Amino acid sequence: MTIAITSISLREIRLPLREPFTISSGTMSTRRILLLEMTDDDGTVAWSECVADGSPNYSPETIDTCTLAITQWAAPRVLGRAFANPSDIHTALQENFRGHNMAKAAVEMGGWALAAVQAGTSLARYVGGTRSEIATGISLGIQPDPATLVDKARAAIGEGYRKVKIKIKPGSDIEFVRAVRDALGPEASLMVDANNAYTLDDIEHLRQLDDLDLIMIEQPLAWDDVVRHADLQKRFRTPICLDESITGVDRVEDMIALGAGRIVNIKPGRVGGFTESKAIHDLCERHDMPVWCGGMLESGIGRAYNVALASLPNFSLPGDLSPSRRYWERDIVTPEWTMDADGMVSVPNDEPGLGVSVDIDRVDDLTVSKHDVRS
Ligand code: OSB
Ligand code: MG
Repeated sequence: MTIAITSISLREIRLPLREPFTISSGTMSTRRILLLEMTDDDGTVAWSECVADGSPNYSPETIDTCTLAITQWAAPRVLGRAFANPSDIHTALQENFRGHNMAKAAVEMGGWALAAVQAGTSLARYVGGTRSEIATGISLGIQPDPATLVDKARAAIGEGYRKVKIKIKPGSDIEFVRAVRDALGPEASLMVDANNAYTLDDIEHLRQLDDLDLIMIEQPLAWDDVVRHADLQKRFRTPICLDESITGVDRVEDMIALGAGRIVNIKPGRVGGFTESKAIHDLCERHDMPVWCGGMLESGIGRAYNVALASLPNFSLPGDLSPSRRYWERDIVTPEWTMDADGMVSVPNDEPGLGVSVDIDRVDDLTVSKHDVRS
């Protein structure tokens, strides 16, 4: 059995969010999403999702740079070749091809899905997943005032979410988080995510977070920094979690060597796909460092990949794997992703591949541009 991709069809869809999502670096109201439909020479089809956004405010990549990188460089490297396994696609995309992780990931992860379908196995089992359900956390965007945030956090706990992540930035931080802690009590699993909004000059200010019993502080400093996070971690009791800075397994090695944090958020798109995600997972496991699966406001297609990855054993903290209705009026997959009253999402292990079907009519309706690359 080989993976021999004969065509990759790229399309941009626009999916309106049910409510705008604000992080320290910007607000999103409509998600521009790049979808890939990959066909193997035996006729197997797999959909994948590129997690880049319209603007480069999370990472340098955008859906336009990804479209370029996939059509110009990634697709020509994989089309018309036969790969024994999906990790070989990763290797082919790394050689003398710097960066563009989100573009590479969309292609490589589609390769994993094709291989899983051909093997007659769910994607989760195929990547080595062992869990049948995964604890879910919510990510709450920055709110206009603490009272609004408290209402949203309380509702999230009521729905069953196992972790509440609060987005923060200067001016919307200590007072907001303290209000949630006071309202929800000492047992609530709370964390914050700053998306790079601070510098080391803010240490005294940030120290006030250290008394709020947060399970972690995610990416307080620059998007590409590891060294300064080590300074910060030395002066904090609360674990630092890195997101943006972890672009591959080597950055996790740096993080461990320097003591720059104690938890890793793995987003397969950010690190170039499943092969690299698994390497990070395994490295962290050897170092007793927990990991969890982050989200990028994916459609149900991207969620399928995240759920599969998060079924690996060392994903021991709740993932940002909100059900479809948290973000979308209607998702582009059936069944939509759901979460039970205990905050668990089930891993679809009963059928080969992603475990959800793509609603092609809906995708067609939402498509704003499309082009195909063939071998
Ligand atoms: O930092 O984790 C982040 C969304 C867009 C960009 C960055 C981040 C996020 C989220 C959303 O937190 C998590 C989700 O998809 O539920
Ligand atoms: Mg983050």
